[in-house]
Amino acid sequence: MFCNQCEQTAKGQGCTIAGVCGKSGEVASLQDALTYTVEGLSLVAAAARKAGLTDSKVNRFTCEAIFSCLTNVDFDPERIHSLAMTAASLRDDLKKRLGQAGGAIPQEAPATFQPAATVAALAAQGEPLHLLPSLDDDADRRSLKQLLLFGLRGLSAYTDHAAILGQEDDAIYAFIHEAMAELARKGQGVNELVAMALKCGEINVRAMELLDTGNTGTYGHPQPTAVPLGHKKGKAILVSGHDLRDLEMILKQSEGKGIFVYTHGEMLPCHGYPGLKKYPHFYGHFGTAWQNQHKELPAFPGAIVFTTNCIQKPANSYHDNVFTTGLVGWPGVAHIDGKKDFSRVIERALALPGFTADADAGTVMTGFAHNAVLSVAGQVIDAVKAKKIRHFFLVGGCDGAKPGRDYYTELVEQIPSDCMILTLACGKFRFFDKKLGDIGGIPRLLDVGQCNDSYSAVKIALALADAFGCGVNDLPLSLILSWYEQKAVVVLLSLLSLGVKNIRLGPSLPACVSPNVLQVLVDNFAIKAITTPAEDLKAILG
Ligand code: SF4
Ligand code: SF3
Repeated sequence: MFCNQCEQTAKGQGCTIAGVCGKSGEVASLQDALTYTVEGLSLVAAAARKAGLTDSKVNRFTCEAIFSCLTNVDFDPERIHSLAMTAASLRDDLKKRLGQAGGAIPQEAPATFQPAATVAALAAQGEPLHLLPSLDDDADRRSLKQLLLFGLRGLSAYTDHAAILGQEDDAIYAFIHEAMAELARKGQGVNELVAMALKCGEINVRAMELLDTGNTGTYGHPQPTAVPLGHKKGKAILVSGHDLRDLEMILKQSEGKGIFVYTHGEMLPCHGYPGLKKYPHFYGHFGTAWQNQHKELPAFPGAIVFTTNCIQKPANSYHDNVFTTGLVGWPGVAHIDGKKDFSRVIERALALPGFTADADAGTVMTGFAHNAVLSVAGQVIDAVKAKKIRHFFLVGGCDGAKPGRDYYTELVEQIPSDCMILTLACGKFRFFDKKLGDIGGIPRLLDVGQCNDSYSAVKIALALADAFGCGVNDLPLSLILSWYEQKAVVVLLSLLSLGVKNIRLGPSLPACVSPNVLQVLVDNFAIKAITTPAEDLKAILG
């Protein structure tokens, strides 16, 4: 196997024996075979689109298959195998219809690849298809193709989330098919691939917009909300991941049963949505970021549902309490299928002890998405003009296990008290419970939401730039991001596609970025690696 798609990749270079994330060599090879088969499906789908043929099943499936290869989503060999078989059968069906419509049928190798009928045989087929040799012989082109593929994984995740809430745009599917087809070709120019990676970021802005429309259209605009970190006496269900629809269904199905529902990780911002907070048994938040599961989840006395990333191998102490749904999978863990009947989760929660007494552990605030922040834009602008607010920091992104990530905690502690801090995604757990006070009644620490709510942050920044009559790069705003998986990669590409400069990125730069590609990013976007909180603050604030 070879995988270098996430920040915790072995030795900062690549996982070659087994994934640091827990991915086996077999699953890595199966995912490479799946990716190759989806390249083939995409070649045919792109050709079919040119002949006027689009297929909504193919569109949705393409995103699901690509999303399944994102870090910490699906570790189940059987399910990856089944996705590869479906990819080939959808491709062959589309080929037939393309032929009938008089279109030319792609003949590239991925378009004719036949996935083997067993898991072991498909893994053997996938072994030589791993990304390093199969993408390109040239180091810079390979680097850019990896960046593009990882971006596509993040883009497919957000596109899938938006589609679940009924928000779709064929232009996104068209791009995903075109870009996946491009990965199957060799010999493109470096500039062409840079443009494609930036286009992936641009298309992702649209995907995040659709997801925002889906979330806010279905559940209302998030409102500033205090979320308890303690618990209520009673049975308990913990919901992890990013999927609001799953949470809603769990809330509906568990209503009136003496169960309290808690959020975990990236689900924290769900407490701000009126359509979710209206459930009286939707109580609080439990735990911190994904990498602390083994430490924190043994203490949760109820059922635990993973709706999307990030799942880690469940420890024996809580293994039987864990359920997956959607695209998440762990071999041997109970999976709730497409009909979303969560009764097994409810039964498990009722069978477990639950919390035996109320506990007050204080609260944290969430719900500062674009609508809430822009409703106080006038106050914020006046405070900037009166020099009460000196600078805005966006400190957000993914969390992870590296000790160097203390940087983000220390940075937030050291940011002067006349500066505001916007945050989003699970990186916030490094400092989410710090009491940082307020400036003129506006809290200094504003939780904008999940990683996909980067769209909200962009909307806020554009509105401020508009109010001050300047560009985003001229605002007193610094972006200090942390990355771990491929949603962060595509969010970064989105920010670059919007022309945002001087982003500081940590805790390390992606292993797939070659020195020449890094130079392109530095030259065009002045992207920087984080250094120390003191040095970075000095460079930003002078
Ligand atoms: Fe390694 Fe990350 Fe790939 Fe897992 S996802 S195998 S940790 S690079
Ligand atoms: Fe975190 Fe996995 Fe990236 Fe949505 S939950 S941000 S790492």
